[in-house]
Amino acid sequence: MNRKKMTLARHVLEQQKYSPKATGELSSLLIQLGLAAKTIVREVSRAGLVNILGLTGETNVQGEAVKKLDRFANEVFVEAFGYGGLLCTLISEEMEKPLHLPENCPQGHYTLLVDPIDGSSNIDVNGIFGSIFSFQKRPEGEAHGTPEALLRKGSEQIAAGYIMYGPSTMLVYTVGSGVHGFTLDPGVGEFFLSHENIRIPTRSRAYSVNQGNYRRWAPEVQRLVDDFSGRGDEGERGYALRYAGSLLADIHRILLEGGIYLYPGSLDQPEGKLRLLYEAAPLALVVEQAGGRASTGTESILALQPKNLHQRVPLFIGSPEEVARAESFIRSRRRKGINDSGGERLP
Ligand code: P6P
Repeated sequence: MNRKKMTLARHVLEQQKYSPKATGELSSLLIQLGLAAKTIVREVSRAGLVNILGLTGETNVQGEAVKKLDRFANEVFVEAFGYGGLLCTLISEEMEKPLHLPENCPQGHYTLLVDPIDGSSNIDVNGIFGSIFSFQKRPEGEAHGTPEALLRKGSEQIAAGYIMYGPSTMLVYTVGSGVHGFTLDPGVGEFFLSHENIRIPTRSRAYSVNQGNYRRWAPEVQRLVDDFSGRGDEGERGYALRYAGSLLADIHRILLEGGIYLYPGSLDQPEGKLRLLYEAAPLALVVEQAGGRASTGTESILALQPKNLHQRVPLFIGSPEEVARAESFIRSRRRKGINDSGGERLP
């Protein structure tokens, strides 16, 4: 593919050739995603000027303060997919319940699960943040809105990816045939293929974690992070610590340079902080499609059966060798019952 002229729309349509049963519906949805991204980035680039920074004064279903851009981005996704008859249901971090789009239900077969702005704490300091998306297709015969139709495993995602608002705006997606990155040319208003078939390095000495949570972790996780930071038993040189405060920004760096991101469970929040359906699962599909791994520390993220829409899940994700090392480290120390810091054991 001549990447210099390969727009997102053309690439999505080209990818359709690999899916004999493709009806073009998903292609239309992914192309619409590009519109949503451009709408958000137009506001983001002026955020400091158009009073879109700061808090709305409300809290979301997670009990987190809602930033004005969180609310704006959520409305952009509702608007972008509210017509066309394809997307029946929108599930968002910013909405407690699923939104069934009246013009598109029940004929629309697709569900979009989205974190409209991941890393919103970075907004007011001009840091990197983005949107994470996942498309699921309602099984034949399932009524829209039922748990069976909404609570689908990550392995059943039809497409997933993220939009990153950084020095350049990028859209990275997979439909199950590799991972492809597009960079927005603001002059043209188009996303052009810039990172074709991204493959994650099998290992790299870099890790992403909020070290400030150290005392809240189980002992085996503390020992693992000690190891990464060079304070482990083996006395090996430590890994480089990189932590952007935005999951997708850390994942994007790890996709290109390798490493591991971890947000473990803690004694007071055993399920961790990150949401399964619209954070961990879409990024797990992207990373695994690029040759990486995504785990709870003991189970594959993509194999988990969600119990509820806003379910949280511990996350260890990145280069396959680093994730495997983390899993075996945790498993071995749990087996030995190492509890030298006196902390309680996580489930
Ligand atoms: P902490 C952002 O709120 C987020 O969901 C991820 O994007 C990010 O990696 C993590 O939480 C940061 O959480 O507890 O380190 O501030």
